[in-house]
Amino acid sequence: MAYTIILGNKVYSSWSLRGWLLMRPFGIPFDQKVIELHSPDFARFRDETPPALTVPTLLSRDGSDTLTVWDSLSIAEFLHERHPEAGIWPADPAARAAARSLCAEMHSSYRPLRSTMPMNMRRQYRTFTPDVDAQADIARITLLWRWAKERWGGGGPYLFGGNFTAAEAFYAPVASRFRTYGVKLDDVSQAYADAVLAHPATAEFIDDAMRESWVSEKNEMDID
Ligand SMILES: N[C@@H](CCC(=O)N[C@@H](CS)C(=O)NCC(=O)O)C(=O)O
Repeated sequence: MAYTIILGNKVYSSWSLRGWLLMRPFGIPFDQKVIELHSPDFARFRDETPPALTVPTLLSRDGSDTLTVWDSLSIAEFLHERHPEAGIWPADPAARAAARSLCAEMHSSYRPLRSTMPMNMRRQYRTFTPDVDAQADIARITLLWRWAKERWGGGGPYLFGGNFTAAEAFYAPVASRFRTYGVKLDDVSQAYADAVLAHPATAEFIDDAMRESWVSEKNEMDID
């Protein structure tokens, strides 16, 4: 079985960071193909990989069969089924249910945060103020982080202790946004966001992002 993960611009594509972090930290071997969002190459990817519409998309090749998995939550579950020993989800069933709830909420919510604070790994704004709806998202996310760390963290750097899990993969883009937009966090949330961004797999993605030259004006803000 051989995997290829298709990703968008690493500077901007928050969902691509999730896909990457569902594989790299867990030692799952894969090739990657990075495509510029909204480009002719992206249109070609859609034509050649039906019914995929968005990135990340995982191609799993087994002999002459290729399976297409085109959504981050599905990729998490698919890889967990294929590699149960990898620790993508916490081992404890109650912790696993909590981790899945956290990821599902990230997957389905926080539209104000996403739309007004797009991920941009290159920038660190000093003068940005989140609007009231984005503030509510930030309050909810940091409440969840503190809750999970207190209940399941056991003093480790991550939400479910010492091991990086899918929960970190799903919230890493939020940690990146908090850094980009200079969001002031409580101490627990700041330490957690720093730990997620410092993980070698996240750091590798950020290094790759810094080497990209693509610029998307709609993801750039005209402020300091
Ligand atoms: N529900 C999808 C969302 C993926 C998504 O929206 N990806 C964006 C890139 S960050 C995308 O492919 N956008 C291309 C487009 O909408 O044209 C997932 O969980 O993977």
